Amino acid sequence: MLYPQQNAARLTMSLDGVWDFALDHGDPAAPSLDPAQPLPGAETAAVPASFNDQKPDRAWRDHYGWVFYQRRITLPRACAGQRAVLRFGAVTHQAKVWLDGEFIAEHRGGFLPFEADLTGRLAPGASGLLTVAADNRVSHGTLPVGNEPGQIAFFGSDNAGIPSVEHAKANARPQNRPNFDFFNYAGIQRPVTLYTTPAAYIADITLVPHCDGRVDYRVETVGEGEVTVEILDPDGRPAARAAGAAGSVTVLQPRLWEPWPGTPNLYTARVTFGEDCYDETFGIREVRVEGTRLLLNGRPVYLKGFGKHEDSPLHGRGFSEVANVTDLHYMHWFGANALRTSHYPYAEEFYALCDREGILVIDETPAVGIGGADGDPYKTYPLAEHHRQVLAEMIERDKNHPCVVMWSLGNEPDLEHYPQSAYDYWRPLYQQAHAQDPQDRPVTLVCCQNDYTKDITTRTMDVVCINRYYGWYNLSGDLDAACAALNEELDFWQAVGKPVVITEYGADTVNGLHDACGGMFSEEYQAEYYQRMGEEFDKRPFFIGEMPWNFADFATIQGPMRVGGNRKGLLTRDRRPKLAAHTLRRRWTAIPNFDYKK
Ligand code: E8X
Repeated sequence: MLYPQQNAARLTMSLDGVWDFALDHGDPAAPSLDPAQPLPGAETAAVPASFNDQKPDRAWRDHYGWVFYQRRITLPRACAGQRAVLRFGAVTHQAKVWLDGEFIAEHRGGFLPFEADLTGRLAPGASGLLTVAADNRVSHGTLPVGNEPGQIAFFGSDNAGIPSVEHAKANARPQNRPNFDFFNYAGIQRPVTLYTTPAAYIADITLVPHCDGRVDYRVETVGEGEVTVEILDPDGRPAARAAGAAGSVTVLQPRLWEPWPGTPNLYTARVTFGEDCYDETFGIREVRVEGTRLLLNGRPVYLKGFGKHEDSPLHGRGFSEVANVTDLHYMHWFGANALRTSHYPYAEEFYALCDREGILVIDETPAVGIGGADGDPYKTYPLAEHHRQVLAEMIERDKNHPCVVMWSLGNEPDLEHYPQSAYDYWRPLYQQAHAQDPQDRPVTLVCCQNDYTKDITTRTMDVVCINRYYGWYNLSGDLDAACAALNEELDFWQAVGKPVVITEYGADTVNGLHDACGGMFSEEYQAEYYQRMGEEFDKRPFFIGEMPWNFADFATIQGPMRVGGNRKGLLTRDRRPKLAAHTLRRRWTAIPNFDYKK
C-alpha cells in the first residue's frame, strides 16, 4: 500500500484536526451510536492522537469498548474524474467507518493503515458525514494480547486464592487487562488523509536493490497504461531508466545507504503509468546473516541503540512528528545506530525519517503478551490467523524502507512451558516473513528472560534476540552475580553459533534519585549497570548488538511495579537525560558501526 503523495497527478487533503468525539457507553460487543446522526453530547478530540490523555477524566483514561469520532468531509469539484480514497494511518485496535451512515470500511489491528475507496460514494463538490468507531478492547484474540475477565494484568498483584480478592476480581467491572507493559492507548492515533489518483493508477511498487547497482522492480497497476521507471540519484540526477511493469535497472557507481554517521544515500524510483505518477524513495543496501555476523553491505555491523515506544506526553501513542524528530536527534546524540519498533509497527513517517537519518530498524509486529495465563496459549488463544494478517500487512507496508534490516515476529511469548507447541506456532510465521519479503531480510523473535535450555524456538531464528534483566528482575542489585549469570547464558548461545543481540536490558530509575552506594532505582545504579553490562558484551565476538530498555520513560497500566509508568528510560518521558545516558553516550560514540566484532 503506497503512502499518500501529492504530486503532478495526485492530490492529498489532510483530515487531521479537532473532531467531534463521544465515548460509547453501550454494550462493547458492538458500537451502539448511530453513525448517520451527529454524535449525542459530542465533545472534542484531536486527531491524530490517543484520546485517553486529552481530558482529565477517568472515563476517558480507563474507557473500555468503543469510542466515536465524527467530522464532515468535502471532495473538491476539481477532483472530478479522479479516484478518491480515504486513508487511516492507524486506528487502535479495530475500526468501523461510515459515510452518511453507509458502512464503508472496517479494519482489525491498531498499528497499520487501511483505506476506503470513496469513488462514487462522495461526488466531487459534495460533502458527507464521516463517522469512525474505534474499539480499544484487548483480549486473548487481539495483538497486543489482553487477559480475560477475572485474570490479572501484566505485573498485576494477584494474591491468588484469597476469597475476598477472588470474588472482587470475578465481579470487577468490565475493563481492559493488558498483558503488556505499556498503556493501552487507543483511538485515531495516526494521520487521516483524503487523496486522489487518476482512474488508472499505480497500486504498488516493489524495489529490491543490490550493492552492485542492480535494482529489481515490480509495479502493480489498475487500468490501462504503460509503465516507465526512472531512477534518480541522491542529487536528483537521472541514473537509470526502464520500461515495463517488472524488470531490472542498473545504477552505475551506486552510492550505498549506510547508517549514521555514514551517509544514508537515498535514491528515487520515479514511476509513471498513464496519467499517474509516484516517487518511491529507496536505498541501495543489502543485509544478511553470515555465521555469527550481521552483514550490512558486506561488512559486519554492530547494533547500538534502543527499544522504544511511540509514547509522549499529551499525544499518548499518537503520531507526533516533533517527538519523532527529537528522538532521532537524540539517537545521534547517543551515538546510536539502531532501534526496535517495540512492540508494534510504528507510523510510516517514522521509517521515512529513519531512512533519511540512517537509523537501522528492527520492525516488530504487535504480538506481545502471548502467554502468562493458565494453559498453553498456542492452543487456547485465537490468534494465528490475525497474526498472519498483521505480519503480512507490516511487510507489505514497510518492504521498501532501507532502514528496515530485520523483522521481529513478536516480543516475549511463552517459549519454555510448551516448547513444541511454541515452535509449531512461530515456525510458520518465520517462513511466511522470509517468503513474503522481496528483500528477504533476517527474521527474529524477541525472547523473554526464560530457561533458554528448554526454548527450542529462539535458537532457530536468523538472529538470537534476548531480553535479559540480570541485576534487575533477578539477582536484583547484585551486578557481580548478574554478570556471572549473563556469562553462563552467553556460553550457551556461543554454542548455538548465531549472532546474538540483547534487545532489552535495563533498570527502573527515578530521575533525581541519587545514592552514593548505587542502590536500585538510583541514577547511579542505572549508570553502573550499563557500564558493567557493556564490559561483558565486549568479551564475546558473536555478540553483535546492545539495545537498552528503554529509550525514554513511558506510560503503562497502573500496578505495584510501576511508579507513574515504566522508569527504565535513559531519558525521562519529556526527553531529559539521566546519568546513565552520558555513560552510554561515551560508550557508543567510541564504538564504530562496522568491524567492532570481527
Ligand atoms: C519491563 C519490560 C517491558 O516494559 C517490555 O515491554 C517487555 C519487560 C521485561 C520483562 N519486557 O518490564 O520493563 C521481564 C520479565 C521477567 C520477570
